[in-house]
Amino acid sequence: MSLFSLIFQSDTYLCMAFPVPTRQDAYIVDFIPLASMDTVHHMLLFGCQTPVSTNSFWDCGSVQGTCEDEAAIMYAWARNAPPTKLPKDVGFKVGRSSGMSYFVLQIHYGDISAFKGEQPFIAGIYLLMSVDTVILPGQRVTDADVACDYTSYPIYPFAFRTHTHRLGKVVSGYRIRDGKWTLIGRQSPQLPQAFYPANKQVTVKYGDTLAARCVFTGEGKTSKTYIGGTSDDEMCNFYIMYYMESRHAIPYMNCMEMGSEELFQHIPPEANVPINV
Ligand code: IYT
Ligand code: CU
Ligand code: CU
Repeated sequence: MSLFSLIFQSDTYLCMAFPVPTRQDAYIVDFIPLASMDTVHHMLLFGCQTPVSTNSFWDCGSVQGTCEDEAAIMYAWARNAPPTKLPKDVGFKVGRSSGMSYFVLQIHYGDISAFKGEQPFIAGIYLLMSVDTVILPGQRVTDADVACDYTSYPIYPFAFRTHTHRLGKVVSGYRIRDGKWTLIGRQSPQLPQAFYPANKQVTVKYGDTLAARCVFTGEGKTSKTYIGGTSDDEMCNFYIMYYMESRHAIPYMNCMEMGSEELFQHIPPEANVPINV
C-alpha cells in the first residue's frame, strides 16, 4: 500500500506525470480529490505508457499534450460535482501488465490514490464519441448519434460523464436490449463535467447495443462547426465507467459508429429535452 499526493496552484492547465509506484500489477481503488472549490475548475487523471514529459510539470493545454501514446481517462473531478466512488471490490488496473506505467494528472490543484492487492472486479471506461458531426450555423437542433453492438463479457456501469464544448445542450446514454431503451445517464455538458452516478441495475451484456445522443444547437453561429480539439470545435462524448469480472478484464473500449437512423427513431424523447443549468 502506498500513497502520494501533490498540490499545485495555477490558473492554467498543468500536467504532471508520475510512475505507477510499483513493479507489480496494482489497482486503484479510490480517488480522493483534495481540491479547493475556489481555485480548481477541473481535474482529469489519465493512465498511459509514455507521458509527454516525465520531469517536473508542463503546460498541457485543454486536450492535447498528456501522453505520446493513448491516454486513458480514469478520473474526472469538477467543481461542485460529487466525487465518484468506485464500488467495493472494484479497481482500475495499473502497472506492469496493464500497459499503464504512468499516471498523468491534469489539474490546477489536486491529489490522488491508493493501492491494494488482487481485486475480483476491474474498473474500466467505455467511450462513445462522434467523429463526424457537423453543426450548421443557425440550426436550432443537431443530434449527434453514436451506437455500437456490445459483443463482450458483461459490464456493470456505475458512473457516466458527458463532454461537449459550448454548443452541447444535453447528452444521454442508453442500453438497448430487445428493442427496449434503458437510460444509463443523462446530463447537461454545461454542468461540471465530472462522473455522475449511473442509473442503477443497468448491466450490459453480449447482444446489447450501447447508444448515445448529443444534442447541439447552431444558434448564434455564423459558420459550420466540426468535431475537433479547439474550443471553437465541438465534441460529443459519453463515457461509461463500469466494472467487470477481473478474469475477463477489458479496461478500455470505445464506439465511434453513427448508429442507424432506424435505430434512433426509437430513442426516448427525454434525450432531446434540455436540462436547466
Ligand atoms: C475528438 C474527441 O471527441 N475527443 C474526446 C474524446 C477522446 C478522449 C481520449 C478521444 C481520444 C482520447 O484518447 I482520453 I483519441 C476528448 O478529447 N475528450 C476530452 C479529453 O479526452 C479528456 C474530454 O474532456 O472528455
Ligand atoms: Cu477546468
Ligand atoms: Cu473536447
